[in-house]
Amino acid sequence: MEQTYVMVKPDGVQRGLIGEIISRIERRGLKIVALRMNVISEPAAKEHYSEHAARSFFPSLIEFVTSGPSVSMVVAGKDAIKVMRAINGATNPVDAAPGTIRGDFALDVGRNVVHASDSPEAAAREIAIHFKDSEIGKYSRIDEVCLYE
Ligand code: IDP
Ligand code: MG
Repeated sequence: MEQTYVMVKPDGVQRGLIGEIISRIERRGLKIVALRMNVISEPAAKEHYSEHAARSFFPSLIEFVTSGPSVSMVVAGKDAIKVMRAINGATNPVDAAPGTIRGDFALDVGRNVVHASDSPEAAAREIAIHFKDSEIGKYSRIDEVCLYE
């Protein structure tokens, strides 16, 4: 089972989309194994988005993602990284397909509601930024016998 880091960004929280987003993750069959709401610190945000440090949008991205509470999750399941990226949709919501979170709820790239890790390396790095090992739960969903062949 693969794990990925998912965030409902401050815009998603302020727009009342936490439940909608968690529902989409759960109904797909993915398992939430860690969950927290907090205001991400500036150092953690800069580390999280370090690959974009040289980009012109970096300061505004850090300011926004630390501007209010966000919801952080570790999500587990078969091909969880690829499946979560597909659930979220394209980075620029204008290009995001209807049925994706960004395609259904967003218009602006700087207010695209959700984050999900884009590779196994990024997932491991991002999970370690936001969660301790001891905060990640280990349990089976009762429907795993039906979800998986
Ligand atoms: P991702 O969130 O789909 O992985 P990335 O390219 O990793 O997309 O960019 C991280 C975040 O930075 C995006 O989700 C978006 O909020 C923001 N971002 C990316 N490109 C731009 C841009 O051109 N202008 C403003 N914000 C951007
Ligand atoms: Mg990214």
